[in-house]
Amino acid sequence: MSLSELAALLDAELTRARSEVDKVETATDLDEVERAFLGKRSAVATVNQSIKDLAPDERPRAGQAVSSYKADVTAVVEARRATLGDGAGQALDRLDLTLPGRGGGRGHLHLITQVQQELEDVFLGFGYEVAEGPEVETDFYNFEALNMPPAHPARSMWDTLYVKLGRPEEVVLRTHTSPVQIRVMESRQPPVYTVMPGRCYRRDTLDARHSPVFHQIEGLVVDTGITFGDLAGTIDAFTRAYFGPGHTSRLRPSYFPFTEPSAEFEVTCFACDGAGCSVCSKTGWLELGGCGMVDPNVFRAVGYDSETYTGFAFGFGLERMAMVRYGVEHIKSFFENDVRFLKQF
Ligand code: 2NL
Repeated sequence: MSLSELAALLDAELTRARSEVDKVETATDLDEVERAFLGKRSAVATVNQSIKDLAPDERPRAGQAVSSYKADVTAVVEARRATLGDGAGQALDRLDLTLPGRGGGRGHLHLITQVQQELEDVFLGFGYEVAEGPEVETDFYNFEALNMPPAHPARSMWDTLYVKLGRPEEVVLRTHTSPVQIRVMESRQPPVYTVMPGRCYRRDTLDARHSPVFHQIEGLVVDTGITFGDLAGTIDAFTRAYFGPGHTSRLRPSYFPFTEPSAEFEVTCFACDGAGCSVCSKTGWLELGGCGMVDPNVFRAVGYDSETYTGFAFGFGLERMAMVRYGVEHIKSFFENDVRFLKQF
């Protein structure tokens, strides 16, 4: 091979190398092209071998031609490698800065909301409706219509939070959801089969089982011929539906100003199935709420004929329900909003 043939060959190889490098799609293919044009079996390697056959005065120029060929091909390959990149370069190359972030994962409903919805579902299954009403109420709806006239001693059962509106002690944060029941009865005639869930307020000092903000669900049934037997049967059907068929309920005499007769209702302890344990103070029973036959004075306040209609009502606390069912020891856990607690449910 003469010096000019050698130079022409390297020129042709450089042109080919450029076009091959241009066609390359992956880093691996680029490595292969690099080997083909610079490696041991490439044309330049053969050219390199034949330098020694040239006249001694031609050898330096041949050597320079080989070096410049190698430098050119290397530059072309490296330029392509920079745009193609290895794994990391490739990822960077494809990083789409307009994509939204990964986010913090999906949350879920608060345990109290879950319990409320599940209880609503149980009563919806019994054919009841769900009603809601204001959390700021008047004395009439919170007390008077519920058979507690001004200065009635039973008012002291509720540590009322008064709002500075209207006449003194006229506007209150509702101490129970019963005002919603009054509003439902005012708005229509029986039959009434309704549950009222919602937030309530009392001036209670926080302890393991009391909180100034809490939730209740109350039920009200008004129809012809409703008896205490219907009340007891409803409480028991509810107990089985919510806690499972292995649980039963019992009623113990009690007092509420808006029901007569009144009772507390208890369910068999979820922790020991009625055998007696520390959760139920060895009684086998857990108190959940109160109930009774609606006092005729309540019917009078809403304009229902208490000779034609009878009814029952019940009420219980959602936090208490959740504590009993999930073994939560302190009511404040529901309001502290510590996700480590909340995400367990
Ligand atoms: C309890 C007791 C109760 C009621 C709520 C009620 C409502 C009307 C008429 C009659 Cl409009 N009664 N509600 C009745 C008995 C008990 O709740 O300890 N709740 C946590």
